[in-house]
Amino acid sequence: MQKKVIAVHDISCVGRCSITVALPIISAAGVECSIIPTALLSTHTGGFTGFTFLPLTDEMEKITAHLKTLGRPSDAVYTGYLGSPDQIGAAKEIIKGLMKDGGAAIVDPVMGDGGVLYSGFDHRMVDGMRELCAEATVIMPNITEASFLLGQDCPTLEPTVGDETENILKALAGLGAKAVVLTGVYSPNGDIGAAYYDPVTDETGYVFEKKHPGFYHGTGDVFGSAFTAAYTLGAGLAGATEAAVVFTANVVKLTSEENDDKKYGPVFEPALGDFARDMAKLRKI
Ligand code: PXL
Repeated sequence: MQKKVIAVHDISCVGRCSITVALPIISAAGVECSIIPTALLSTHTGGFTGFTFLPLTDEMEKITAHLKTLGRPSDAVYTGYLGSPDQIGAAKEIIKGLMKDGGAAIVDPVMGDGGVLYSGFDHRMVDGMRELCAEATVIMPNITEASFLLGQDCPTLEPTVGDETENILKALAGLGAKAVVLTGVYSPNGDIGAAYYDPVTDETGYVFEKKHPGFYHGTGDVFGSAFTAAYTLGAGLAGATEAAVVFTANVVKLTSEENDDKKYGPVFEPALGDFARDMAKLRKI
């Protein structure tokens, strides 16, 4: 039976992130992707001015109530950018009411980057995300989000291999999730990737790929979508982290080579073919 994911993110009409990234990437993996939009924006909030913003809190609740009547639970719920802290309850209800028993609640606590919270977010969103992380199977913050979740000053914007990163992973696991992935981790020789921690086995691992220049909004959503697809297909924590790091590195390379304004988001489309072939191997077809 084909695997099913519900992606709970905003719709930013322009600037490839959130649902406009999750849908094509998860679909390319051969996984059915339904959506529950959290907000409607003309663009994302990083680098554009004058964007429109409509939170969809009431709609999320109504959509969830209707989808429950379909009796078609999903294998995973993948949450990302929420329109307001009032949506934490709605996100929890989606996990509780629309996911199979034993399904994967994959929570990307999208709140900030570069040491600061995104436009419009404050401590209420941090407190809410901390609550949502407690319900998760896997959480995947970057170092900025990890620091806010743990209520500590960001120790560095470039975490690397070693005790400091491993202590952060363990502290994050203390929030209640079954597994943790920290994105944006550097190897000693300057490669970039992610670190993961499984509190059940006490296993920590790192996956790195060559770093390409630049910083691009939406890259976290590329990583999260690829991770969600691979994890739902049974790749496991290490395998899904590997798949997500490889795909994200390909996307960042393409984005760095593209002569376009970077705020229009990651150039992921040309990398979908290779990703689809890798995911087909996981589906064993
Ligand atoms: O990619 C994260 C993200 C998602 N959605 C919106 C955003 C951002 C980051 O800035 O603004 C609306």
